[in-house]
Amino acid sequence: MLSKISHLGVAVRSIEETLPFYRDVLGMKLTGTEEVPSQMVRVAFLTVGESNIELLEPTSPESPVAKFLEKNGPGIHHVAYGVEDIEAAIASLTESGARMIDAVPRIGAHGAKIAFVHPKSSGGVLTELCQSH
Ligand code: CMX
Repeated sequence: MLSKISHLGVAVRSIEETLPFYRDVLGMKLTGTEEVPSQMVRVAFLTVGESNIELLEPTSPESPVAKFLEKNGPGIHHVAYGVEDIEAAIASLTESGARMIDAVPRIGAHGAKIAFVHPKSSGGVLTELCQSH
């Protein structure tokens, strides 16, 4: 069902303030920044080898990321897995008793179809399914 780890999401208060660490200190490549209105976040994508880090900055106090920052401060927010067929993956997880936050995919960064599994049914890790094409 899963094809790879697509990216790790990291909640930050400010992309501008955090970017120098990832880009200049760690030497990761910035591949783009984008606003994702459906999630009330601005994101920056950085790559190292075949792996990606997504920095997430809230654009509204109502953003899930704003709530996360308020409670936990900055840090790892979610793990995203690539899937070939997100509708089939949602159906399979639902069938297995997982609690989906999104029963129907939403559009995320890069126009990908995304859906989240509630951390209460995934061992405390907010889990994202991501179909990029
Ligand atoms: N990782 C692990 N646990 C998390 C979490 C996270 N990122 N966010 C919240 N939780 C936990 C809370 O700590 C809380 O646990 P306790 O009940 O033990 O205290 C529980 O989940 C419920 O949290 P809450 O604060 O009552 O509920 P919220 O209103 O914050 O909603 C969640 C939580 C996961 C349903 C919501 O954040 C959500 O729908 N997330 C999916 C969308 C999202 O995160 N979008 C941003 C990223 C977008 C992108 O990548 O493009």
